[in-house]
Order: sequence, then structure tokens, then C-alpha cells
Amino acid sequence: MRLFFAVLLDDQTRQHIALVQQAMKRALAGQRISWVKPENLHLTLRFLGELDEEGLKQALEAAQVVARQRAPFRFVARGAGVFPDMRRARVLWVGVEEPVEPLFQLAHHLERELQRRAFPPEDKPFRSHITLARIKEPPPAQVIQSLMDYLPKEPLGAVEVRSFVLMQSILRPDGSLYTPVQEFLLSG
Ligand code: 2AM
Repeated sequence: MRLFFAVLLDDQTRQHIALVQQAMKRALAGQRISWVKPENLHLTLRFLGELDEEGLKQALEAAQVVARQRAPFRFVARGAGVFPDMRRARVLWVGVEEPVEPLFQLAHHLERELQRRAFPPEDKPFRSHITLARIKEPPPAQVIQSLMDYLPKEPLGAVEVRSFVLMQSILRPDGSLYTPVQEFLLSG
């Protein structure tokens, strides 16, 4: 199973982000871009990749330990950006407003518990983001820069994080299919 841990968004935040996506999509018509379907929008805490049964068991255990010790919190989705940079834009995302500390702590705690169970360390630092689109051929930097005009000044949503979810990702030619495997309530 191809798996990852994620924080899911409430419907209102999802709808706000979907509106921004639609405006950006019109501005980028004709470009080779794959837009994340609104129902698939999420914030990844940790990508796990392919796991066998034992790996799944260990990941579930790690998540249970973390969820028992961490309290619910809230984050504000605001602003947008690209990875790796404006000139080589591959991933278009919505960001998280400061303070991002509780999200980092949750991701780091999960990382710690996974490593204690012999998962190889994540090689990239955690960067909280909600992916809007994956860009196959980066358009000129000015085009990417102009997309920022479609962002409202106000936040796109205040997300109450009461749980996180282990998600399964099935790769399909028309986009990934994400299915929740198990939800972990933050009860610390
Ligand atoms: P992304 O949104 O930045 O593309 C499921 O694929 C989720 O796991 C996506 O949100 C994706 O992040 C994230 N992810 C992180 N590392 C990944 C990797 N090496 N391969 C695929 N997805 C990864």
C-alpha cells in the first residue's frame, strides 16, 4: 500500500481554496498542469511510500502514540507559493500562516516515532503546504508571479485540527485516488 499521513481540511476551507484554483486554472489554460481535485486537497504530514503489512502495523502504532500525546490546535491557510522556485515552478501550493509551530511539532513527533520503529528518516525538511497543482512544464516566472493576484487578501480558512489521517494513495492516469485508512484523534 502506498501511504501518507495528512491533515484533512474542512469543507469551507476546501471550497475557498477550490475557488482560487478555478481562477488560477483559467489564467493558466493551455498549460500542462494537473490540478488537485477539491476533494483531494490536504496537508501532508509525512509521506511513507509503499508499506508492507508489518510497515503498516508500525506506522499505525507510531500514529497512535503521537495522537495520544498531542492536543488539538488550529492553523490558518493563507498565501501561496511554488516549489522549488518561481523559475522552475513544479508544485503550486497554499501556505500556512505563522505560527506554524503546532503543525511542525505534530510532524516532528510523528517523524520521531516512525524513526523509533526503524523507518528511514525523511530526507526533506517538513514544509507545511497544501498542494493546488503539479506543473509539468514550468511557465515563465512572470506568469507564476501573476497567479498570486488571484489570492484573496483574507485567509482562505482557519482549520481546526482535531485529528490526522493515514491515507492510501492509488496512482491513476487521471490523478491519484486518496482513501482514508484510519483517523487518529488528538487527545493529549
Ligand atoms: P505534495 O502535495 O507536495 O506533492 C501524496 O502523494 C502526498 O504525499 C502528496 O501531498 C505529496 O506531496 C506527498 N509527498 C511527499 N513526498 C512524496 C514523494 N516522495 N512522492 C509522492 N508524494 C509525496
